Amino acid sequence: MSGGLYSTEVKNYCKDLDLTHLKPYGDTMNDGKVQLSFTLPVKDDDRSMEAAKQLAQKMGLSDVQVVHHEALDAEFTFYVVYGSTSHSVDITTIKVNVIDSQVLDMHGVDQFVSEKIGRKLVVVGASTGTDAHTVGIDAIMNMKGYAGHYGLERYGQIEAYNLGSQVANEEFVKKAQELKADVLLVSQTVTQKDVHVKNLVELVELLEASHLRDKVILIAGGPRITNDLAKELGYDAGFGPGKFAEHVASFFVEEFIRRKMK
Ligand code: B12
Repeated sequence: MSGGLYSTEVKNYCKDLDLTHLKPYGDTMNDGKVQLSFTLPVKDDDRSMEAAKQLAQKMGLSDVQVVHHEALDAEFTFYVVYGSTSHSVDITTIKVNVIDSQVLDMHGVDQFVSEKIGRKLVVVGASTGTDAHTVGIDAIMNMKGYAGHYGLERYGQIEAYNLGSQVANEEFVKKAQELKADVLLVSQTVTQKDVHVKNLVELVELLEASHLRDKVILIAGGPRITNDLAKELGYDAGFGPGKFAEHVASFFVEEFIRRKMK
């Protein structure tokens, strides 16, 4: 075991755990048990159940059991299968691009801004393009916040503008200019046919064309957004599930100072 991933108690408990050959845990260490669900476009009968089982075997699972099958309609059936994978990964060699900022709480962020920046930061956010999902951006920005984490509108040192959903990139850039935004927050939930990638890239291009890209801290977020993906697309950071206003604010206040020092 390495890298301080587990406490001593867990290390003692998991004597058979080999982090260089990490496998899913079901009932016993290293049994490789996984549960998988999918839909087949066929009716719910014995033949299609066998098809679901064989498909799971072809995916590399052994000891496959179809533990649930349910007709969605006459020609579509939903399956849950349980089985063991023989594959493993070496977690000790995995490197991830994590956001390297100390997470401050709301008061910590406000204190940081008043002491080190000396004026309120203007943050403009939206769910852009055709994306109609608002819950994610609201979670980060709304006064009442989400899951016990206050949103940016409650922060004393942040002037937060939530433009809502289905905001065209052109409109978003225009508003950013008008409001003299320091930080832009973009939410993307729908990822079908990589629509989020196209939309996120288009925004970067528009900001560059308007000579605004270097003047704003540009942040993307959503259920399938990672920091790696966001950076690859020309953003300063990306946040996904389990991240709240304080994570985002801690990042952008530090980034604001980092840029000033350059
Ligand atoms: C509610 C919902 C809707 C509602 C939205 C209502 C609203 N006002 O938002 C309605 C019914 C309108 C809807 C419509 C559609 N939906 Co919908 N919807 C959902 C659902 C059930 C929940 C999403 C949600 O609110 N999550 C809760 C929030 C808090 O989580 P979150 O977005 O991940 O946000 C967190 C982080 O990601 C992050 N974050 C998010 N944004 C940002 C932004 C920034 C800057 C930062 C820093 C962080 C951040 O912070 C948040 C807190 O931690 C999901 C399924 C699911 N269970 O997830 C499907 C789902 C997202 N929808 C889906 C689809 C396909 C659609 C439709 C296309 C369906 C259709 N065919 O019409 C339409 C889209 C129409 C459009 N033009 O966009 C798919 C998306 C699949 C995909 N990969 O693209 C999902 C996954 C359902 C599914 N399994 O198929 N939907």
